Amino acid sequence: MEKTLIIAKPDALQRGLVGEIIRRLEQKGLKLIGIKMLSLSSELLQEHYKEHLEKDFYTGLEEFMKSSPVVVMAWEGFECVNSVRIIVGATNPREAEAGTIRGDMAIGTGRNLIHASDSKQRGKEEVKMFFDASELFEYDKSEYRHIYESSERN
Ligand code: IDP
Ligand code: MG
Repeated sequence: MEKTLIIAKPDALQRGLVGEIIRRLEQKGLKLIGIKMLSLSSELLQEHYKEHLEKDFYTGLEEFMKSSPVVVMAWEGFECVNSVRIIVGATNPREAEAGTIRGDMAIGTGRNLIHASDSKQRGKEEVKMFFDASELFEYDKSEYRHIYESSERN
């Protein structure tokens, strides 16, 4: 099953919006398979955001991501990377649709509350980057048959 990495960024923690982020993903029917709180290191951030290392916003981004702990989560579900990106909304919250996490609750691009993997491959890699195998859980979600057709569940 497809996996995606979510980070509730320092602004989500400071503003008390971690629960709201989790609520929206739970409500969709996705399965939480890993969750922990941590302070991000420069090394991990440089690896995670390697596509942005040369951008002019990178220094500010790294500083912000280290400004308080974050909550990292691994979620699983059929085509969940795309579903979660839709729930999260556009990178610039002022352009994000109402009803999305960023559209409803954020304004600044550098304070957009949440990270979500942007492709199936990145989802796999990012979950591996942030979680040891022992921190990820396999379990049956009893309401799955009410969320998916059997062909979508494998
Ligand atoms: P994404 O988080 O929607 O995938 P990316 O383009 O991958 O967006 O950028 C990663 C993060 O870098 C964004 O979520 C945002 O926090 C920050 N960022 C991106 N572009 C800007 C910018 O122009 N100014 C400030 N921060 C930015
Ligand atoms: Mg991105």
